[in-house]
Amino acid sequence: MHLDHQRIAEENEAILSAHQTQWDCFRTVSSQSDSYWEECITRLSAMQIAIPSWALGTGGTRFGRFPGGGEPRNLEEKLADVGLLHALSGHAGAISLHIPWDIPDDTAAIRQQAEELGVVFDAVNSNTFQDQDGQLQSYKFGSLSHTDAAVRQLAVTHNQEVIDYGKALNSKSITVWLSDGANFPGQQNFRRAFERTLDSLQQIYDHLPNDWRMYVEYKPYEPNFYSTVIQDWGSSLLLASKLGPKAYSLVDLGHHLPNTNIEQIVSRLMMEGKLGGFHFNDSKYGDDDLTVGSIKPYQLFLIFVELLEGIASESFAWMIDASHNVKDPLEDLMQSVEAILIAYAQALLVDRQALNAAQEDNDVTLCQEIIQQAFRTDVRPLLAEVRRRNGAALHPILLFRKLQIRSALIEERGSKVLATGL
Ligand SMILES: [Mn+2]
Repeated sequence: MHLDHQRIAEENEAILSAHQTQWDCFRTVSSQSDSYWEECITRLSAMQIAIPSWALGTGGTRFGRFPGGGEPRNLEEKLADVGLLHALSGHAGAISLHIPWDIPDDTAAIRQQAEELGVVFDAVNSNTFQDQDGQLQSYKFGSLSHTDAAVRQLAVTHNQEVIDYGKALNSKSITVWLSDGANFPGQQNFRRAFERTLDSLQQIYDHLPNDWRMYVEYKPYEPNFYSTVIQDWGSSLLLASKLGPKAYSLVDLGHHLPNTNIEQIVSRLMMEGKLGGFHFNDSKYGDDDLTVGSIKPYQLFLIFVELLEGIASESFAWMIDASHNVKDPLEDLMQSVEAILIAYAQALLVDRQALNAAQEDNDVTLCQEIIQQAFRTDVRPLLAEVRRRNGAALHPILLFRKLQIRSALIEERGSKVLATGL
């Protein structure tokens, strides 16, 4: 299943005049100049969000999994799905691979396919949270932090191999998330576990090519429930700082305890030049991995308000790290992409100069007025215009449904298939 720009442009034609009316109206009430909007469109057009190879199928919980039809059966089909998302949205021009779930059989062919779809390879992800068939040592009691040097070596070697796979695909970064930790008080020596982790990460870091980055993810609990070795941004920053200039912290929105002020963490990490990237998702209680922007769109917006302090001068890795249990995975991902773009666009609208002045004046009321003026602006006509100019769909989900893309995928791949991954 392939969707070309010609076809999308033809489909856009039918709703073009309605879009033009909305876009004209948007600019008329905005009181900003045309050049202001052109600048916004340029910045928004550049926003590319990586789709993880494990999020293209239906996810599951520990209670069960209810797969839909037409899910991708291999890496080629996953890449094809990302190509569809990119063609429809214009903002999904990257894929993030999970090793060993998605080891390419034919690297040259995969690279060629990606190039044809306009998709690049974002960070590669290692997996030391589950044992693979035939694995000699077990990660049951940890990987990079394990008490046994042989297990640590296995995990280090795996991460180095992941970097090598990434190099072959022209990826430029590796994300390390560890499930290491303890379920019970007294089970693990906090200090020794951290020191062993640092030592293991250093060996992986030393394997990085010069133009690569390493992202160190943190998470307060799960699958270990008493402690995790890299439990928060402080531990992640500490590791990234000790490892060297190629190491950064990675913020997964679901990896915080309820009510954590994530936007403040973003600000602090950026201040230290150590914010590397994001895993976007949304949650009500824990690491729920729900559609981005479905529960707390205001928080997402506030995060982008902070990000914009440094977004022009730094390059961040953006990825959606969500699990789709009840929606069509592709529709869910289109909603997530749109939510990220909405938050970004709204954050661009914040009158920074006025906000800075109000902050310095301690005019608390005005600060809130300025922030919420941007948040309450419906930026969807602006985003549709960005998509139109980039040859993407004015309404990605409507077009996905109109063209019956899922039915076509089911016909091609079958109604009972299970994508590899979580
Ligand atoms: Mn993540």
